[in-house]
Amino acid sequence: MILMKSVQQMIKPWRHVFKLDPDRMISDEDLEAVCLSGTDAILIGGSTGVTYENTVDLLSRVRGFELPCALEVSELEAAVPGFDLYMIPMVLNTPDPAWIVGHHRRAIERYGFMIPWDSLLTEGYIVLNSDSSVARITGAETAIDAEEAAAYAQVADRLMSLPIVYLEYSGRFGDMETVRTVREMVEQAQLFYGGGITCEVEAEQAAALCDTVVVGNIIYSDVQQALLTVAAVKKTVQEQLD
Ligand code: 1GP
Repeated sequence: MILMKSVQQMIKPWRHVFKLDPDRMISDEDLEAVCLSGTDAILIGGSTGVTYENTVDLLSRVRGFELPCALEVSELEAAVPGFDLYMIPMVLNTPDPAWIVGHHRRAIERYGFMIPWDSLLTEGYIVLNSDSSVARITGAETAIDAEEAAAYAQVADRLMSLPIVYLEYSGRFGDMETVRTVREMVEQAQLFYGGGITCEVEAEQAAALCDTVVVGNIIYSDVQQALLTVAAVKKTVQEQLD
């Protein structure tokens, strides 16, 4: 009997992830460098302009390389088959239930029969940069303090048993004291950090506190800097093991 690895097991060793936006241009050369960088996975997702076509296009390009590729589903119409796993965000700090369960309910009503349940992982998203598209779109209440963020993390981790807590500072490097407070409260879930990492030092700081570090924007503005974050994260993880 062949035992399939669960998607939760698949993401356990992920320490560094590059997030690619289907709505942004990346050259073949840069994509190759990103995919061969030693990162643990490619996560495809974005807040705006994500379509079926640009998602298929990016997936097929990433498939030229041997690393896991996940889709973070934000657009129902862009839920392309063929990814290794699907990450489903639930934004916890929004007063709008559409972003917690509403879009999810509609997706299940429309596509429930074809949802690959075993390939799904739910992310308890805590959105903390008021200037980000994700905050604007979801109406997230970003003006929360570290204790409130940690309480949301516990909602995800302890009450909802979500496999992932995702601290999302998209576009801005986060407050590491808040990240630390959240870290101390998360016991079961894998803690993802994403937002504004532009150099090795920031990557190290995030890696010291979180299980998985997600690097996005800098790929498009300075790919060489982006590539350096891989070794920075791995080095930090190694130092913690020593
Ligand atoms: C965005 O968390 C990711 O969803 C990464 O953030 O793009 O700011 O690196 P940046």
